[in-house]
Amino acid sequence: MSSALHIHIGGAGVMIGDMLWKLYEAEHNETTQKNYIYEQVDGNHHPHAFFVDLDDRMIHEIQRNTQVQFKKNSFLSAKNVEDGLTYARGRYGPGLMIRDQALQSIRQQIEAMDRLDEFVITSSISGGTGSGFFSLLSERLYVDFGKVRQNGFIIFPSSEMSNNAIGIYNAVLSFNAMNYYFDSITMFDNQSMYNVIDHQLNLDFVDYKHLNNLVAQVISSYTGLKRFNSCDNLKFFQDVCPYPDIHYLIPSYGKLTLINDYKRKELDQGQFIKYITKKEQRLYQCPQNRRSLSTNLLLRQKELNNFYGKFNSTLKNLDHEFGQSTHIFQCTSSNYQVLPELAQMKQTGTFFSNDGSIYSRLKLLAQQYDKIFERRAFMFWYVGEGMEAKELDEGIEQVKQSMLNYKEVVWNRDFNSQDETYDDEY
Ligand SMILES: Nc1nc2c(ncn2[C@@H]2O[C@H](COP(=O)(O)OP(=O)(O)OP(=O)(O)O)[C@@H](O)[C@H]2O)c(=O)[nH]1
Ligand SMILES: [Mg+2]
Repeated sequence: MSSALHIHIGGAGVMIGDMLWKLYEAEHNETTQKNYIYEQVDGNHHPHAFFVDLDDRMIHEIQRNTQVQFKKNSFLSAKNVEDGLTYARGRYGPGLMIRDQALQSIRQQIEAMDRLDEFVITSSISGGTGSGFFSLLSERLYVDFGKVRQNGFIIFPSSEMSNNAIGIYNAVLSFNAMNYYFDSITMFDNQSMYNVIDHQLNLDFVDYKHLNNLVAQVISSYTGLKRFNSCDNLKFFQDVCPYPDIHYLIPSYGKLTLINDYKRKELDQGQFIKYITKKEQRLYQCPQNRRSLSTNLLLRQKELNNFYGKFNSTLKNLDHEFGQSTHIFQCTSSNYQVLPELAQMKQTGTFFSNDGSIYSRLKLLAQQYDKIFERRAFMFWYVGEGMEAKELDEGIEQVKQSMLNYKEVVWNRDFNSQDETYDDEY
């Protein structure tokens, strides 16, 4: 039976993992394919999960959560490290010291599975651990378990982060790993997620747990295809990433509603599709308008909805709007919530768009990087940690390569389009 191993890296990756496993726990009774994410022993279920962080505060917090029966070898942190801070420390400093231990724990977990199909990885690449250790580990996973797909659900730096030089360097340095070792990267940024929550809910206070809940819901709907429907979710990312090296996806998720919202109402099909595909709903916003190359609509409700995908009009409308064929997937299960202030909707959906507009966002990142690099700002924090300066050159080359890949595909497709032009600066 096929399985997935979840790997949660760095402070944000670990806290997203915490939210996700609480959600999986709430969903457990309804899950039909439990072995996909759990090892069953004597009637107990233990997650196929691995949490790793260079500092141990977040890990300790999760270990206190007795709701979920994690295995002992599910946690690893380095000793006496306050913060990784840079990619270089995450990869060459304290990160390197725990690499083999991490691989050993992962291997032990894999040995307990009949078969492993994918790694589901969460991380925030502006952090030192989330970039450096993330890159180190994904490279080793690729070398040691080459056939196992790596699907990343990754927090990118928010576009407002122009002053955070370290975060920009860390993110840029992570592109090598993301381009080479991953089969898909679903992109989020905290500012866009914050805006989506603010737009949908009238909350006095939005914090990381609300953002992490959004990421957890997206991942749960995706793995739900297998857990609830035994659907071959290998197809899911293959369908939406039809070209090699073009595997960056922008998700939208909805609908979020507060439990005490007296106006709460479920949307009909047409309203729902309109809602979920609106630009403002994107959890990773780009300056440029949407340029979808390929899209997946993932619906989640208790009963199979025969409307979706069966009548050409649904698909035609989506195709018309998004340019290329849209694939519709249905996860048939209830919609659970971990956060008590959120209502359980009958229907939710995630819209994944493999989207040329990320060109414009990557360009911003490259410009921010160039500005910092020009002054050689903070270089000593990297090179002093055993990293060679050429790794930064390789990182920015990879960002520019991704921009080029998208530009080429979109340009070929929209050859006649006059509305926006790409400039050739990179
Ligand atoms: N969505 C979300 N973002 C977070 C969370 N915690 C931190 N972040 C963001 O992610 C970025 C990286 O922080 P961490 O994930 O804590 O960093 P790390 O990977 O542990 O790396 P170092 O601590 O630098 O070694 C920060 O700039 C925050 O903006 C979280 O729980 N959820
Ligand atoms: Mg940390």
